Amino acid sequence: MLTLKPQPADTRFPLRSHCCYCSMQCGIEVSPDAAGTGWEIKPSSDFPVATGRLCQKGFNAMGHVLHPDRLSVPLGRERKPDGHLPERLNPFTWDEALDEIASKLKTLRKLHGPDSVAVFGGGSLTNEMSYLLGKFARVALGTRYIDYNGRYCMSSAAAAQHLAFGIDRGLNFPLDEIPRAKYIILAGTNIAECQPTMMPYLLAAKKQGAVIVTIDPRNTMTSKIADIHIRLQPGFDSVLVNSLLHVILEEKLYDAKFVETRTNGLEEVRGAVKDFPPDVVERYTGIPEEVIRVVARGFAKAETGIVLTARGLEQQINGVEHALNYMNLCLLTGKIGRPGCGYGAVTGQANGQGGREHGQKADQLPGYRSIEDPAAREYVAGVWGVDPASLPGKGVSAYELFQKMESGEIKALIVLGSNPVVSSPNANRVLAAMQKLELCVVVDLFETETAACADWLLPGSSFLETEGTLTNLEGRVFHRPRVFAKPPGGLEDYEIICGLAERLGAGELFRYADNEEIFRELCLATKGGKADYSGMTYERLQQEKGLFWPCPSPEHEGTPRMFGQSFHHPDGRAKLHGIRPGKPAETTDSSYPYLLTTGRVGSHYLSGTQTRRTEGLMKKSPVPVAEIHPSLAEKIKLRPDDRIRVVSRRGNAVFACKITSEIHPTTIFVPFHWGGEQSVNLLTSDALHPISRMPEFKIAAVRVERFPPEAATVPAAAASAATALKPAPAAAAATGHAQS
Ligand SMILES: Nc1nc2c(c(=O)[nH]1)N[C@H]1C(S)=C(S)[C@@H](COP(=O)(O)OP(=O)(O)OC[C@H]3O[C@@H](n4cnc5c(=O)[nH]c(N)nc54)[C@H](O)[C@@H]3O)O[C@H]1N2
Ligand SMILES: Nc1nc2c(c(=O)[nH]1)N[C@H]1C(S)=C(S)[C@@H](COP(=O)(O)OP(=O)(O)OC[C@H]3O[C@@H](n4cnc5c(=O)[nH]c(N)nc54)[C@H](O)[C@@H]3O)O[C@H]1N2
Ligand code: SF4
Ligand SMILES: [Mo]
Repeated sequence: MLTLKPQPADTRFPLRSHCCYCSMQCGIEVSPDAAGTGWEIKPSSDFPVATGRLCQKGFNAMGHVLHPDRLSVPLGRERKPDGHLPERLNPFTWDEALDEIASKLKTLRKLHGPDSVAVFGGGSLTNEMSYLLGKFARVALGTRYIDYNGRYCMSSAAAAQHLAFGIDRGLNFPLDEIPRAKYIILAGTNIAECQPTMMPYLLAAKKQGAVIVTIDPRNTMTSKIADIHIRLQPGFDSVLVNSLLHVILEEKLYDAKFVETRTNGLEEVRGAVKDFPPDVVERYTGIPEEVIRVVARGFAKAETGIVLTARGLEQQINGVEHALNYMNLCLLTGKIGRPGCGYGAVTGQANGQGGREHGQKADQLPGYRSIEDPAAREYVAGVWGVDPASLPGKGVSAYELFQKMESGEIKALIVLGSNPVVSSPNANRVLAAMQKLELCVVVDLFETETAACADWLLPGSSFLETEGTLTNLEGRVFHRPRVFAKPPGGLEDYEIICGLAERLGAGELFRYADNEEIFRELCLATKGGKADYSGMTYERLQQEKGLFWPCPSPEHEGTPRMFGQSFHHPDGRAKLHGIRPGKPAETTDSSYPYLLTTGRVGSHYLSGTQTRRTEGLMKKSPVPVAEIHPSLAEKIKLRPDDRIRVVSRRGNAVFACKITSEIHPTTIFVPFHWGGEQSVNLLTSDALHPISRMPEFKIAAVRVERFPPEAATVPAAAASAATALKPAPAAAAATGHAQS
């Protein structure tokens, strides 16, 4: 049974660790609470990044760890001959479960080949686990099919950074450079709700005179600190940025020396932006010409400047191009590689950075190496002690794995660290695809929506019950110590995977005494790669409070700021890209006249598995609330307490709603942290970016109906109150002038 009275790993309180949620990875201190019956979390000032603060999720991070629903023993059920799973799961011993799973995997491999098995990982996992999953897939299973939830997250920014800079590290400067920036552009990033402890850095910059511009279809909590808020319709970032670049080129505000000596591609950009003068763009977007000119001049002329982007513009089928265009802005104005300057794609998950470097991505080997590069294959195969020819080639992206389950090519799936039935686009299709599997193994802390498809549900270790390293949004690798001993009879995630490898006949390549031994092998495997960790050890990470990669030798101090001297393309230059803005996969029409965009709220995390089980957070945000503009409320004659039904080409769902003039009039926003009927991913589009394979979570054409539809059920008083639903006074007043 699960022990709800976990044993501390040490009795010298407080015990230090890190919050399990976002990429800030704030330091926490865990101690027995005052009553002596439970545990409490306090911020730790020992870790430099969070400046001694935590957000609401961090303070509540113990909630799910001690939750009575935590899985404690392996659970399994026997599929009926017609493929259906009975409802009831039964307890098994670890040996029984792992033996059965391995035997079924062997049978499927024999019948259908190694590529009939797939692995799905996650960006919350440690570097050690990300590395181990990649090795397990390629060596123990021999399958090309592994990918992870970071495909839904950082893949567009990663592809763009590779194209522009030749390397991908979320922020290419440390957070403590933000206060030195005199101009900060925040595009499609809601830091106040998503990385709340980063706000003090932005406020410090503002205090020292920085201008802050936010670009978002909504006036968010982040845009409340902005001097200028540009409220644009989803999908229009490249149009807007082309216009900014147009002004910068036309008025010769670019850094000619930097462009000439450090970049290629100026003429390509010149050609692409020539048709985007601000007056024309004002007609496309409603963003006033003067605002475009003010921002372009302001950023270009500022002594220092930073651009941060996040999923708002990246989770689109044009997401790579949008991100490239924001990179153009930094490159053309020479605002990169020096103090107070740089570009950053704000990483999302706890280990969203390290999770994309060590091999759980379809085309990747550790150290951010390509699985198609013969030299990389040879080197990594040498570290693993296998024949390079035995390593499979590249597989397919996260969503495409489900398409292969749908077609029957993939017959078995192992999910560790993700809840894709809630977090994938077009969720009904994903669920149906998973129901076709012959074997589904889910390793999680809870019985998730995805676990409903599982033959085997194995209890995973929480962040406090294991140790390992993670890489935060700055590229800082740090050690997260263990707080609790693992529950008696429990296995850590790595032991589950190694136990399976053993039974699949690859045991001698997967025998590790502990996580540290995995880390040592990981460091060796990254040597010479782009994300080189080979100078790191647990001891150094602990003593030096983290190290920024690349860190290629024990004497190397790590690399807080990148690109001071050169970029990572062979000629050392960055590449400017001329962007011709493309349309989203779906545009509005008379049947689907509005744009649905999706994202986050401050009190929940991703698919909600953990935060929906946390009382302190559920109190704040019990259900998903759609944000709609007053003009839409009026149009559908919404009455007080009505909900709305949002209908897309793939599905429909009913949501409570908030009427706010702070959202773009054509746009509806719904958070995605809920499953079942409350899941907005029943509606989202599964169109993928051609290169990054990122789904278009941020744009779907929808129509909106009031719910319940019948007018007759409305009391007269309520009906008359509805007519009072007039737009609030212009939201522009809150943050400045640019409201489209
Ligand atoms: N509270 C909380 N914090 C989190 C998470 C969480 O689930 N909850 N998740 C973590 C993870 S994994 C991630 S990836 C990050 C995500 O962090 P963010 O990317 O900041 O979060 P989102 O809410 O997805 O999207 C950001 C904003 O993009 C806007 N947007 C939508 N469409 C467009 C567009 O076309 N252009 C522009 N410019 N903006 C647009 C939305 O209105 C939204 O305010 O947060 C991390 N932190
Ligand atoms: N509509 C819409 N959908 C989106 C997005 C969006 O903006 N809009 N954003 C996308 C983004 S950016 C992301 S990152 C994805 C994320 O979506 P998911 O991958 O579903 O993310 P989580 O909810 O964190 O799922 C992690 C699961 O692993 C479990 N878990 C956590 N830690 C551990 C561990 O250490 N070991 C084990 N074994 N299990 C663990 C948790 O209980 C949870 O069930 O969602 C994407 N989906
Ligand atoms: S800012 Fe992120 S890491 Fe810090 S406490 Fe909040 S969720 Fe946790
Ligand atoms: Mo993410």
